[in-house]
Amino acid sequence: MLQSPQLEFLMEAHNGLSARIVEETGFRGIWASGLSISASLGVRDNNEASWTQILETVEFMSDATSIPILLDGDTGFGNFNNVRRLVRKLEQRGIAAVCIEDKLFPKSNSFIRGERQPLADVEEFCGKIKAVKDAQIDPDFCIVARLEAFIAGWGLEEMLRRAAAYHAAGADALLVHSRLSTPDQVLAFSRAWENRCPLVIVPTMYYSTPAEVFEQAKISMLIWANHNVRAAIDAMQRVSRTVFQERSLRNVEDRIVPVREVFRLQNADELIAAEERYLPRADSPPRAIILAASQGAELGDLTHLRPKTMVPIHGQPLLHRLAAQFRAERIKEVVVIRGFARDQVHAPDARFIDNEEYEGTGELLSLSKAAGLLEGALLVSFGDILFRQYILRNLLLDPGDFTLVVDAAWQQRAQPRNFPDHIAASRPYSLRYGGEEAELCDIGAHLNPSQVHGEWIGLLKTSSRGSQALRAALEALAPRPDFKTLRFDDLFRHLLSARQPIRVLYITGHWLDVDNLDDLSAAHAFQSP
Ligand code: SPV
Ligand code: MG
Repeated sequence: MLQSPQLEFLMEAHNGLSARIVEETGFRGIWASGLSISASLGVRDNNEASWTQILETVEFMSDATSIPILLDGDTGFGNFNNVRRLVRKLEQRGIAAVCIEDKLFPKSNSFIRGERQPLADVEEFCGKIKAVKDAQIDPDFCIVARLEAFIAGWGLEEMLRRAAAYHAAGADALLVHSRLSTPDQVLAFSRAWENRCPLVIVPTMYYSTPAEVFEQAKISMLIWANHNVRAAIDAMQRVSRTVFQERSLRNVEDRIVPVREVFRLQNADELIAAEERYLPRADSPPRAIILAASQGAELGDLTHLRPKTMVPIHGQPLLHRLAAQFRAERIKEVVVIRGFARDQVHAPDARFIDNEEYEGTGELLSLSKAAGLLEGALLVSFGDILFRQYILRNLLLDPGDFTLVVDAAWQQRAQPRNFPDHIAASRPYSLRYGGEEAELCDIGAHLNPSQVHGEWIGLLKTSSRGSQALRAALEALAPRPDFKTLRFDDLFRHLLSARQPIRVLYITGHWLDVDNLDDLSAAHAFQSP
């Protein structure tokens, strides 16, 4: 850009956001202004921000853009040694060029009492320029030597003397600065300089001069030096003032960019796409469905007025314990299907679905009452079971679309009796088969004991896809005249016949269900008070 035949423009930016805006506006290059960066950091343009803080800022700017950045390097943050270290670091961060001015560290902004500002010794400044050229590794890295003699009150002669020296020392371009409100000084310099190397100007004070004037004067590059930070200050002052005075956003919201514009500038979409590519696909957390419609008549007086899911174990109803176990795994939505004595069924933050036909009917009818909720990942649980938390945790980690928790130690249960829940799998539970998967082959009371590999405990998990299969199976079974009495084993057999794989997650004990008074005392022993 410094060497191109036409007049080039750099626009000021002071952080990643403004740099991105400058690039997408169409500018071909960025001026990383010392004034603007320090102002945006809330400090003065007197080297109050350290050179590494500046470096960090331009690194964000470089990351946010792909066009060249010319850093306002002030006086180089020290002597030749500091400058050459700066250049190394700038190259590592993809900064195209640095501008160094011939003043003393710590510098002041040229528009604050410029006439009092001492200039650098010419020899010393030339040493800095040479050090940059020797230190750079990228042959395209450029140094712009900035002449402050006009600012400090010197005339054209001093400017030319210094310009010749800096040019001879290796400067790729000269920045001619002036604080006059007319372009006279820079035009006079450019005439006298006769194009010996590219010239850069900063028309902050002589802003009314049309760009064509500089084009005709063969200026190479023009810097709009601080206008984004000034625009931002104006916008922030107006918005803050309005919100403060009106204690409301109503008159502000429509005058500022929507939040989605912030996301766009941050390239939020790219991250969403990358997450699709790189993150394991996560179903949203499952919804838990607890089947709690049955009375549990075997418990006698205990379930005379309430269903067994509300029978307390050490004072806590079974249902509450289940719901708490689900919540402990960050499951937000717990749905309870209730039937018998439904007014007695409650649980904090749960959602309830009523099954009026609970009497003499089977589990599938109850489940079908929640048909509209059988989507996304699901956990389905009987309302009368107790299990150790690790079982739920392992089930949630299981990658299958449809997984049943199966007790391989079923024969050690006090009185094995849930024949419809007896299963046969592709392999029995074995310590030796740690990592291998077992699949359901059959389930039901028809299995002969020698075929049985375990007992389904009344807890299952489905992925979104598994839930789809579950819904489809319910719909397929619903027309059957005996649908009202069907149980889960009927559903699973139907799924198997429809070639839906069902995984078996083996456990060995650590659970129980509550059907009778013996179970109830076992439950009290199982669960600490
Ligand atoms: C800057 O933008 O920080 C500059 C240009 O150095 S000026 O403020 O005009 O000196
Ligand atoms: Mg500056």
